[in-house]
Amino acid sequence: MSEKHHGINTKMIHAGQLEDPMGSATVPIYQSSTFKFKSADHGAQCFSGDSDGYIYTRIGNPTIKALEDNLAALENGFGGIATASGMAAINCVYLAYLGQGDHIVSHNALYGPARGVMESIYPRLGVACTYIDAAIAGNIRDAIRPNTRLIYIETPANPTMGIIDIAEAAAIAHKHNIPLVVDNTFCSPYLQRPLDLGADIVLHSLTKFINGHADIVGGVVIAKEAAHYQKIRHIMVNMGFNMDPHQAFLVIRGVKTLGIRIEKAQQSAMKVASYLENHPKVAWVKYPGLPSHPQYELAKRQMDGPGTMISFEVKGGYESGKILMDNMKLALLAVSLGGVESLIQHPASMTHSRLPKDKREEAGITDGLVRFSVGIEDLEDIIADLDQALAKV
Ligand code: LCS
Repeated sequence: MSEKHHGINTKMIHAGQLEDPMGSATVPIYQSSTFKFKSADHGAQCFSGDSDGYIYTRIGNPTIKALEDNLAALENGFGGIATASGMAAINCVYLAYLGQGDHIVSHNALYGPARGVMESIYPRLGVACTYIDAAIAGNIRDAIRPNTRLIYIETPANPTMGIIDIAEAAAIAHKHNIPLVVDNTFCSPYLQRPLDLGADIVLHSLTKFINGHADIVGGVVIAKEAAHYQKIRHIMVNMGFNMDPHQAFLVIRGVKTLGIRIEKAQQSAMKVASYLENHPKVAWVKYPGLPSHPQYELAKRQMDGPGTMISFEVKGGYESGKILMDNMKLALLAVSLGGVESLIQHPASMTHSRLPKDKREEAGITDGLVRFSVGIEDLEDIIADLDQALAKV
């Protein structure tokens, strides 16, 4: 059976792996900045594209290529472009499509800096943005202008856990000939494959679920078609947004266990979310696996599971949330998410603090919202940790 027909866990382990002459079971780290040409002619052929030999690591590297091929296979895309960070992946896409006089439509709840750069840096390049609640498809349609070049969404959104209908957004985008970009970081391809649902470009912060071990920062963009792939790759190479081979090696190691890590954490997340929803000190919980989530039915349809991210608010707002966070003993009080360890953080004062309060509130990021990334520790220990900290509130 061809690799294309393998199941997703098999692809995580085998897709894109190099045939190593020494028989290594893992992809070797080609820690080299440059690569020898066989001859002057060969060098010229590498540059002209007549040979697929490697030239220079900013342009391409065998270890990085193995990761790019693996992730493109998981997302059912044409090709992957690995980057130094998730933000580098986002900026690759922005720069590939947006210039002087252009416009982007985007969901109002995004990872803070994904919106922050669009509001602080891109206006200097003459790019305008409109932020809307993309959960209402009509809002996307209404925001499109003749100069709109990109529609950009994150689903589930960080940190509101709001869910956007990818197929519906893609239908609107394509009617206007605009590419749809989906940040799939909160799901990973194990739980959601936006390209299969109609998106043109998918990106990830690899720092999160895909690497999963809190030991690197990285990103990737995966394009459905060659034309998008080439456009984005051109930016990555020429802006110097490339990944390092050692980073790629660690992500290749991490992605192999993505499926079992998510399965384990997700089982716990469902129970943690129910525990929180029934706790008298908790005002509300947003988790796609709970029937109380406003887009519960859409989540069931679009995602292969509800994931491991939970947003909730403790009664008493931020002051109570602070007591909770200061008293967690097992979960780390730290930003980032999707790792083996449980993490807790407060978006309004941490990841989304640079967004003005009125814009935060409009996007549903209330001052009392606490974000919990469920890890793969034993469920009883995670709940005991929350229980003892909530008792102090
Ligand atoms: N996209 C999403 C959805 C993210 O959550 C993040 C980082 C990024 C992109 C950027 O990726 P990076 O450059 O950090 O690899 N999210 C973070 C968070 O929620 N806490 O710390 C980082």
